[in-house]
Amino acid sequence: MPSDLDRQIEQLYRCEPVSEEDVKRLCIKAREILIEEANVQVVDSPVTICGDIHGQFWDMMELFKVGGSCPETNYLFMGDFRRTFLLLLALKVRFPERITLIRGNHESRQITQVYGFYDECQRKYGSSNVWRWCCEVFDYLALGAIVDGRPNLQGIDQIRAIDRKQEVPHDGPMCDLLWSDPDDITGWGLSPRGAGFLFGADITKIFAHNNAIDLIARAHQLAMEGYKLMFDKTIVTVWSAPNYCYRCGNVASILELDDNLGQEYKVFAHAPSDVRSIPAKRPPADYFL
Ligand SMILES: [Mn+2]
Repeated sequence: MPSDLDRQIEQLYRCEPVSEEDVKRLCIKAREILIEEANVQVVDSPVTICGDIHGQFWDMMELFKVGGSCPETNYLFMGDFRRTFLLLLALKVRFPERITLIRGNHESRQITQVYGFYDECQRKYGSSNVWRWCCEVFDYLALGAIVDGRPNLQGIDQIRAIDRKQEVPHDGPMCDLLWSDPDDITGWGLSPRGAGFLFGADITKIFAHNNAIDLIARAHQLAMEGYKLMFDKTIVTVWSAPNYCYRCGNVASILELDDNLGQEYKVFAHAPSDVRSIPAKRPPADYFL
């Protein structure tokens, strides 16, 4: 007999909504699990790292085809879930050791109200309850993860010291962590996003060196080839939303780390058009946030 949770996961895999009561229970359980996690979760290899999904549900099914299903594959998702959040959250509750979710800049009350998640919850459930419960879960999501890392590293400790259980602030370290981008500059620069900063190769390399990090994996920016390595392969942007917004023509990728931290990028394209249902109303442009 499948448990209630397994049944909900089946429904969510079919992209069918689960009841408001089920969402409530799921969010409560998720918070109990997430509150025990650190700001910087330590994750063991092998693990597959995924970038922005940006709510492209059927393309996430392609991701699982390429990367393997959960829990057979260990996953680390780096935020910006939008419409895929409830499925990922249900998998987190079902297999807490097998899937790690970290917070992106879209996991915020303000951003979800601008980019449609709030409206979608209103439409599907007739109230803002589901949106509100999801936002409460956002506040408990980890801010980063270290794969096979040693504890107590310089710089990483500053992330550990953040009180993360709050809405994404407008400035300060937690905001910068979720909003900043690498760029071909020296030092730090102002971000055109209006939040976070730009940081150059020098900043990136010093941080990686001081913290004994081989590779910084981050999401948050469209990469036409699915991923983009920068600064002598010190940092990579992993982007997991193929044909972003159903019009960008890009491929997506996931990064598989084996148990020796060997890196393999798996590139994938969008789901065939007979599988996916394109939203009738085109999602608003969001400048690759
Ligand atoms: Mn982002």
